[in-house]
Amino acid sequence: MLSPAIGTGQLTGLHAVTLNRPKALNALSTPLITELNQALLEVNSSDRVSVILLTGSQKAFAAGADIKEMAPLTFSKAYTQSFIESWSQLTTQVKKPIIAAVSGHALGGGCELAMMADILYCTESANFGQPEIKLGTIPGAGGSQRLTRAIGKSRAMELILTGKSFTGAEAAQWGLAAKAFPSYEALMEGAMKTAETIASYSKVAIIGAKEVVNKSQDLPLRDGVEYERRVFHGIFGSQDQKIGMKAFAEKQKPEWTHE
Ligand code: DAK
Repeated sequence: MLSPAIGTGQLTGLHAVTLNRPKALNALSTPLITELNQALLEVNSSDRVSVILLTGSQKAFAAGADIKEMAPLTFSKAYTQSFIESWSQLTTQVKKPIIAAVSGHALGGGCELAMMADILYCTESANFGQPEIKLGTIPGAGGSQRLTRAIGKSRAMELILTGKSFTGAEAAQWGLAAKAFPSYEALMEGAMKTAETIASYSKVAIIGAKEVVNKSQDLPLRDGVEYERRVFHGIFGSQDQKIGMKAFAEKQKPEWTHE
């Protein structure tokens, strides 16, 4: 089951997964990533959960991949053993929406992990960055791709080539984060509220909506629009589409079956 490095908790329809390796500012070691993947896959398959909240501590969401673990790695080892390739499970295997609530440091792999989430919330003072250049390397978990798509090439290039940090307020201003909150408490409250709103809807529609929005990142527009239409047509096969539209017509609150 889950080790002490990951904390979990559950309210109705939402499940919080908390990175908990405070002595290393939640540096993402292989065991931590393995536990995180296990926790997310368990939550993903739970009938009782619609939304996942991914958090760290007030001081650090995550200060990056574990530098001390990476330091002695050789090319052949990293290549042949697919070093920390399992990071991508979060984006390929979890169908339920993930809200990242970022406070404190979100650097390197921590920034990349936050960008893998479906909704990114942060505090205004959060410390984001891709500082790998300072370590003689480059982003390795999608940072160069996701940051560039989110904030544009020139700004991403500047940040990745200089290794400079940026604040949560800037992340929100540039469109990387959906919202920046003035305090840690406000962040957690805002993230929970959004999670609860999402969890109040049909799971079938939630998962469909996540899937089609994420396709927009991979597909050309024409293919993406077609993909969306196929999923939209498919949702007419769900009970919840009938329940939602009937409830609207009858001015009732829908009682979802999630079927
Ligand atoms: N790794 C290991 N330990 C870390 C760490 C990290 N990333 N960040 C912090 N720590 C440890 C520190 O070593 C220290 O441990 P002790 O010395 O007490 O044993 C403890 O956490 C507290 O850190 P500080 O004493 O440094 O705390 P400060 O408040 O003074 O500074 C800081 C906080 C976040 C500014 C500083 O710790 C820092 O600069 N940390 C490193 C940030 C960084 O460079 N991150 C990028 C790492 S490279 C891939 C996936 C991912 C990646 C690559 C490939 N694939 C899927 C292929 C990712 C790469 C990276 O993330």
